[in-house]
Amino acid sequence: MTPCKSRSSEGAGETPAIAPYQPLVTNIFTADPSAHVFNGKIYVYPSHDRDEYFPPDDDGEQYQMKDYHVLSLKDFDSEVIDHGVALSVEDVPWAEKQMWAPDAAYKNGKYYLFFPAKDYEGHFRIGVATSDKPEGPFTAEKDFIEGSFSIDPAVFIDDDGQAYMYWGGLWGGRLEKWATGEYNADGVGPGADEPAIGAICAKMTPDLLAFEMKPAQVQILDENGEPIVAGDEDRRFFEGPWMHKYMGKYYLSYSTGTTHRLVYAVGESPMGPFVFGGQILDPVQGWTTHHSIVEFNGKWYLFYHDASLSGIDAQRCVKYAELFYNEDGSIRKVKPE
Ligand code: FUB
Repeated sequence: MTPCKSRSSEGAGETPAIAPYQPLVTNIFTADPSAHVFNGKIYVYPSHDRDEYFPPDDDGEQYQMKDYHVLSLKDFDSEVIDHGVALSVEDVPWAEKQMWAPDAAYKNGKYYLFFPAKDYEGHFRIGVATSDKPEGPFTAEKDFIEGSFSIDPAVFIDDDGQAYMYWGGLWGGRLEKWATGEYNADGVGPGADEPAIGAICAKMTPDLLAFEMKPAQVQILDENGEPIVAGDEDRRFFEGPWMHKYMGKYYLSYSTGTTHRLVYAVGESPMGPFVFGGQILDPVQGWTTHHSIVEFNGKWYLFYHDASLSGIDAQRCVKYAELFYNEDGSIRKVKPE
C-alpha cells in the first residue's frame, strides 16, 4: 500500500483539503474515474495512464495502460491513498493490452472490477475480476464476459438488486463496427441524419459474471421524442456511459467525444428510453473527458479527468467537483474554477 499525499490546499479556509478541480493524486497519471462509496469511504477506480509517450491516433493507440491502481479517501479533508497495483494485464489470461476505463461494484461480500482490454485478436472485450477488499488485489476470471465488446463498462445495481452494465465507445471503442452486436470490420456507423448509436446495456446475472440478455442499444431522444441523430455531436453518445438514480429517475450520462462535453439524459427505467437533459461539463484541457457521479454523505459529486497535470492528452489526472440539481431534477453545469 502506497500512501500518497494528494495535492491539497490545507488551511485554505472553507476549501476541503482535497481541493475540487485539482488533481486527486500527482504521483501517477490517472483518468476515467469511477467513484463508489464502500464502507463509508470513497473509492475511485481510474485508468492508470503510463508515463511514456505513444503516438496518438483515432484508434486510441496512445492509451497503452497495463494495470489499475485503486484510490481511496475517507472524506475530502483526508489524504488520498493510492493502494498500488490492483490488477495487471499479465494476470488476465485473455487480455493482451490496453486496460482502459474500469468500474467496480459490491455484491454479497465481494468486490468486482469490470474492465475493458484488447484480447489477442485485437478486439476490446470486457472482463471481470473479484476481491474481498474494495482496493483489491483483484483476481481475474479466465475469460472475458461472453458477448462483450467495446469499452467503458459502468455497472449500476438498482434498488431491487438487478444489475445492469452500460458500455461502449465510438472510434477506439469501435462501436461503429459492433452496432449489430456482431463485428463488421467495414462498419462505419449511421449517417449524420440517422439515429446515433446508443450506449449498450445488458442486465447482468445475479453473480455479476455474465449478461442475462443479448446486449441492446439504449435510445436517447430529444425534447420532441425523436432519436438524437449521429450528426448531433453536441448531444449524441460517444463513450464513457454512467448511470445513477436521483429522485426515482435514471440518469444516463456520457461523453460526447468529438465535442468534448459531458452530458446527461433522463429515463423512467434503467434501460430507457432517455430524454436528453443537458450538459454537465464544458470541454476540459485534453481530448477526452470521462466521469462518474456518486452520492457521499448527502451530497453529490462529479469525478472527471483532464490533461492539466501533464499538458499531454494521454497523461491525464482525476479531479472532482460538487454536483447540484435544480428543483426540477435537472443538473446544474459544473464550472471548474
Ligand atoms: O482511457 C482510455 C479511453 O479514453 C477511455 O476508455 C475513454 O472513455 C477515454 O477517456
